[in-house]
Amino acid sequence: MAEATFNFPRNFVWGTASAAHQNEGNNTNNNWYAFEQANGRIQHGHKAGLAADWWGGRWREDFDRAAEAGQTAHRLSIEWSRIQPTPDRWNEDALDNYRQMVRGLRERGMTPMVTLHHFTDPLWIYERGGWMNDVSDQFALFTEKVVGAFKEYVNQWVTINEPNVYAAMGYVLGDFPPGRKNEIFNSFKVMTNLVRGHAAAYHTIHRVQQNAQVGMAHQYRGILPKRTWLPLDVGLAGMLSGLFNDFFPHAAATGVLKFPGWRYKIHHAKGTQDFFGVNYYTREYVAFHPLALLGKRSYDPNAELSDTGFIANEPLGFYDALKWANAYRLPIIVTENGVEDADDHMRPRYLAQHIHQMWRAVNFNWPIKGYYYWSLVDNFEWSFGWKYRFGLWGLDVDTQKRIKRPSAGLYAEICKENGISSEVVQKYCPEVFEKLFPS
Ligand code: IFM
Repeated sequence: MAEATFNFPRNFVWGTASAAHQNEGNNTNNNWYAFEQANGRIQHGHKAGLAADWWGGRWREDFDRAAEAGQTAHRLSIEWSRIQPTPDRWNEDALDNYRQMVRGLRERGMTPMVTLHHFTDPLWIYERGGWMNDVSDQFALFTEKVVGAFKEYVNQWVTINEPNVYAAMGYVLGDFPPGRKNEIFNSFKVMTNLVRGHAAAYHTIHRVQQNAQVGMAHQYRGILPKRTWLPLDVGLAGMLSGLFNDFFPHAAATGVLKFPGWRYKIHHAKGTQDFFGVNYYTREYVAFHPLALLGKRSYDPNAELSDTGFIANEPLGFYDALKWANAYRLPIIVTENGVEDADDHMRPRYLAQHIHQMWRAVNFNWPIKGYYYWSLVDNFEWSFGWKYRFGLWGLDVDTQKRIKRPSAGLYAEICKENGISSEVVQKYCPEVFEKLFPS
């Protein structure tokens, strides 16, 4: 048996990611809470509820687990509606609770990365139309408050998580609040305002904290033509990928918003990323269809699917994502990567294969600085509710009991070794050994 290790550079960061509404519990003052109360919005009528009870203090035990498992960083988000429950009130107790969390990470030897907007909006923003309006001034005020409060502990900031997903899900697919479908022009309006919000937050952060590192977390989804010989498929895949994948990074790099057929410039958005955050999960194929606006989308019929069919295990798509990110010439951080897999059947090999692809990318000298697995402990998965289990640790939502999945052990070995060894692959996912270490 070959004995080898895919080593990562010294100081490579290994962490996990989470988000306020998905982990904290008892967030009752935002758009998602309102959405969850409406019939039929969330599968099986699930609600975020108490989630992993981080607001009640259980972050302590989960951060202990992460630190013991060799993780050196954690990405979490701050819930705007807690800090600013109404336009005219700051909640200092909530700020203090978060201060304890970010300090708690430092005390455990982990670097906090903080996301300022992760899909949720305070009700007072939502009820006035949310990001259909230019709320960048309000977002900048919230940003200023948070950065001022935590700058002693935090200097890595994600302004907005997956703005492409936020706009597409809320206004085209209807799975996120406000649950609108096929409102393409409204989604463009929201995208424009999200760029304004990001730019305002970027400049605010640098004003308050000179040494800050600021980025966005861009979800990259491989969108490939189903029939490569058919120009309609090729054109549609290119158009969708341009809008979904390139729109925000391009806007942050150049200040130019590229809509199909027209351009719009927001000057102060140019050059507003210090690092490039990539969230990668899977890739898909698209076929033109006269009755489907977004074409017919499918996974490669030969690809292995996760237990709910949500994610196809496509590690080469991760390599493509990193190559794509590298074109922006910024330090790259994998701000999310993971799979939902309650029984941990596929996760070990998904993890090993994806980290192997990241190692290939690192060996081209692409400046990849860190990797955050999504997620540390099972999270409320938006409109899919609690059926989709992404955690290294499982969560029994009724008892709050944590259940360690084998992948937690695998990831711990990777973090501690700063690499992935043939021995570890043999132990956790021998079925892909030959692929990763061909004899
Ligand atoms: O749970 C989400 C997260 O909120 C954003 N990125 C994708 C994850 C898995 O779907």
